[in-house]
Amino acid sequence: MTTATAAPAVRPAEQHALRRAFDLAATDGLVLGPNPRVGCVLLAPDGATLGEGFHRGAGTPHAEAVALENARRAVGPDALRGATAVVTLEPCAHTGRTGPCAQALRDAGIARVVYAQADPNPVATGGAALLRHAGVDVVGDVQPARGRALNPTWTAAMELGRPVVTWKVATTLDGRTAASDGTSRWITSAAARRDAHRLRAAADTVLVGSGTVAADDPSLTVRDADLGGPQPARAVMGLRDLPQASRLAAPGPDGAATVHLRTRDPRAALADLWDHDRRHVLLEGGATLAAAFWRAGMIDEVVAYVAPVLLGAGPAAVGDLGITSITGAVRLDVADVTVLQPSPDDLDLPDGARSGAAAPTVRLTLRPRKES
Ligand code: AOF
Ligand code: ZN
Repeated sequence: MTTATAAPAVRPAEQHALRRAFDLAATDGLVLGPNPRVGCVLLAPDGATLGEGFHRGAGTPHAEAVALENARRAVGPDALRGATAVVTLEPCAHTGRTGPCAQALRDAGIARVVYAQADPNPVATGGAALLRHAGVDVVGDVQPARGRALNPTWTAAMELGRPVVTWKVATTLDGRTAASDGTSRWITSAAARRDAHRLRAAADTVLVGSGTVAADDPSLTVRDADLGGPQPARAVMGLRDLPQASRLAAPGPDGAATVHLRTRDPRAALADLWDHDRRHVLLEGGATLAAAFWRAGMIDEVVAYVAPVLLGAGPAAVGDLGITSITGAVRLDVADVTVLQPSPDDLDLPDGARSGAAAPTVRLTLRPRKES
């Protein structure tokens, strides 16, 4: 990784090309899998664009390779000698699903490389060093914050060396997820549940404990057709077998089997998911699993839906955290508070219990406070 002190000046044409590279990287509708969004623009010494490219997802060519190919087709290979590559991410140095981009840029005769964000992936990093060693003029880390904002979850996962974990919880005002008889339907509104489906669609894995499978028989699928994209993997953690009749024992809408992580250790579960290219886990319950993740320090974000409902008894959102005194409390920073208004299907009232849920739900987005 390069830590550029007083980064050499980025030329105006390169600034412009970098903006274009970020736009290309953010192309809609990409199915990226475990990979980041990346854009690349190749410039002639006079600042003219020779070619551009962006990455479409795991298994497809990297942005730099696409840009080189497009430029070769448009202007011929000789025009690339002495050209500048402007990339949103440090070119990779590894042979993974495709060959190393740093080498490909060098072999093409690229004389200068400008990139926004150093590659936080320990497997792929080293491209800047390789290029410098080969005599290429490298200007790195020129917009690290923008690079991170383009791929926030991917960047965080690469830095952590494990999937990012978002804990989603829907509770009453008194922090309960069900009544004492186990019933839990319509605590929050349909609008809140739809919002939670958006969270599922944004994650690549939805994880629950085997206790939740036994109690709730969840399906863990994204049911809102408007959300599109691939279904997240459905994963269950725990030592118990999945009940044969449970929804998760059947193949998902995409035909995929549920992943059973036979461990109670969050670290081991996340390592297993990581090895299967999973980068963002949505933890959906229950209280025991949530407590295990909190105790392991492995929750990165919380999305809590709080309904204006009291139960006074019933299971809590999270199990025992081993905290006996207020000084030990887990403190969270509030990143966002949004009131989700009831939707028309909340107001369409098939029964009395449901009518009680036709109320606003407060959605809190929270991050654990980092130890200082
Ligand atoms: C991309 N697209 O345009 C660039 C990437 O599994 P691989 O071989 O596709 O390598 C993925 C890694 O390569 C990725 O995590 C990142 O570190 C690096 N650069 N990746 O997916 C690209 N330039
Ligand atoms: Zn690459």
